[in-house]
Amino acid sequence: KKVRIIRVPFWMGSGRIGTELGPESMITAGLLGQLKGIGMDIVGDCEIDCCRHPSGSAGSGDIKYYTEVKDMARKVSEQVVGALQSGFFPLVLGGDHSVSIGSLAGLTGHYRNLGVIWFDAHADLNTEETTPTGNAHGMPLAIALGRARFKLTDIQGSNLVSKDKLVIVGARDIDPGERELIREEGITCFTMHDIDRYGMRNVMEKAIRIAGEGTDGIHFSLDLDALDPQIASGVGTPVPGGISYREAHFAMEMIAESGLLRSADVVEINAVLDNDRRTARHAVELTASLLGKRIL
Ligand code: DIR
Ligand code: MN
Ligand code: MN
Ligand code: MN
Repeated sequence: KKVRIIRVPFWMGSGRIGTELGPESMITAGLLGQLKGIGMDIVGDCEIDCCRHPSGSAGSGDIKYYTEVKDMARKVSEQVVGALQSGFFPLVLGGDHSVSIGSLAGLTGHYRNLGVIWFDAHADLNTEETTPTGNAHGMPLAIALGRARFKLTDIQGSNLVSKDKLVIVGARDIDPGERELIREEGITCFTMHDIDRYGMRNVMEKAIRIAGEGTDGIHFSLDLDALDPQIASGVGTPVPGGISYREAHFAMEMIAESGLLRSADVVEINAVLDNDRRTARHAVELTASLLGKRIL
């Protein structure tokens, strides 16, 4: 498989510095060696030229650094489209989760009917009305579904994501407005409660079916805060009671086995908080499993 790594050193969607070092910390933790070790061909190298040091304040609007977020997302989208047109697998390294606005914009432009699996402690379904923080990294799915004022389709060439083909896995910290949107739209959200009750295997079988059947394939978005903070503390918004090391790997292996994966994001590693570098290491290991690494 030919992979194009798209590095996005961006933090302004998260409201605190640190995630702009995410791509670098995954490379340092051995990402390239892992991918080459499973026969991946890493083609081209791309770093998005996004704003790293804002000259002004977060802005006066209801989304912090809105201009910077939108500019970054457009650039990521262009690179994702370029990778897809060349037949490469786009692997987007964040950055905070607002980088996925760009991934999804590029992907929906290319694929008519995209499935999405979203691993996250949060639902990322806030709008500018419901956000408790103003941080864009809590909004990418509302933007992708067309429920926020900033819509995915504001980015040239993109289409909205279908609510029926989106699955959230690992959620345990959902804001009131997000809960309402999940009910209203009937979005599939497998919370930690579901993982406890049915097990990761059953949850992922269902998730892969929903996102994979009758679609052009699956985009997988990995927010490292989906993992339990005891094994991955290097994230800006840790929430206790998360996905275990083996649950996460098994889920990656199931997605790999499905043969339906078309692209992925790995986001929200905050290198400033990742003192033992374990979050970056887990991110690398999980990415390798996602792309087909097996134990035997
Ligand atoms: C919170 C945090 N729901 C917000 N969201 C995060 O700011 O909207 N998403 N951290 O990954
Ligand atoms: Mn997220
Ligand atoms: Mn999150
Ligand atoms: Mn929260």
